[in-house]
Amino acid sequence: VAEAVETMDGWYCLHDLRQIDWTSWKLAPVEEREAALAEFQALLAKWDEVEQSRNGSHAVYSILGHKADFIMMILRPTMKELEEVELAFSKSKLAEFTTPAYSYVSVVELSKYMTKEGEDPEQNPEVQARLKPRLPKWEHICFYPMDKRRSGNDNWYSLPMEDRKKLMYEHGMTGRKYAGRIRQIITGSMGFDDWEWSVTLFAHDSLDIKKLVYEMRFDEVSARYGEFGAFYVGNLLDRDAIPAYLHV
Ligand code: 76R
Repeated sequence: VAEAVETMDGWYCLHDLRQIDWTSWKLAPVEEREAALAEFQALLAKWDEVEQSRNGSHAVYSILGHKADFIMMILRPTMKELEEVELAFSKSKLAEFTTPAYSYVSVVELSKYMTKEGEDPEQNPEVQARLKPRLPKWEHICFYPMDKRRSGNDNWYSLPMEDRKKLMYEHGMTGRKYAGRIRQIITGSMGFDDWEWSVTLFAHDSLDIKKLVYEMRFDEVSARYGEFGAFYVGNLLDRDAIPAYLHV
């Protein structure tokens, strides 16, 4: 029997993707739109305070294509606090003009594949910072869920630990080439959602997203064992940019 790798788990994560009902938004009286906008801005101001006091983080991006109009990626220390954020938005005026497009529940995860003998990574402040990250506010986001394959000779979960370590090492080396250009947040979602992990990439240059994902397809761990869900890609939606984004 293959041995499970130990994980370190940080903040809980909700990827909340919404579609805007532009028709009813346009039909709404201007006072109603203004009230919805002001309430949303106040909600974002609250989330900013939480982020500043390091009790969570969030990022809001507009999404291209038909799959969603915008994403709110939220991190909180507990599932309870995460739910409160989701509820606060759902009860808001703006939410009346949106429909859920997709959502994903997970927890920030680091595995111990790369841990050296005698090391306790949980005591490492850098590790702690990565488990409770301030989400970057870079120009672009890319989010997708994924699994590791479990079929026939390509079963990740029956590979010996040593083989998985080697494959994850190669994966990490490819990733490192993008240091400073891509920030990745891996969250684990076994038992929480329909896929096993979510991948969120932040980039200044959207092409770096494509290049990294492409290059990784050739790493054995992705080529042989990676299965991917839908991809969502978008642009930063700053608090200041939201009135223009919603202006009709
Ligand atoms: O934690 C670390 O940085 C050490 C190395 C590392 C691990 C353990 C690492 C590095 N990742 C790890 C784990 Mn990753 N990662 C993905 C994807 O599209 C694809 O082909 C796969 C989606 C990307 C783009 C990516 C990027 N990684 C994982 C896991 C958990 C696996 C498990 O436990 O079995 C998954 C699912 C996953 C998927 N990874 C990096 C990156 C990048 C850019 C790095 C380098 C980080 C850096 O050194 O700056």
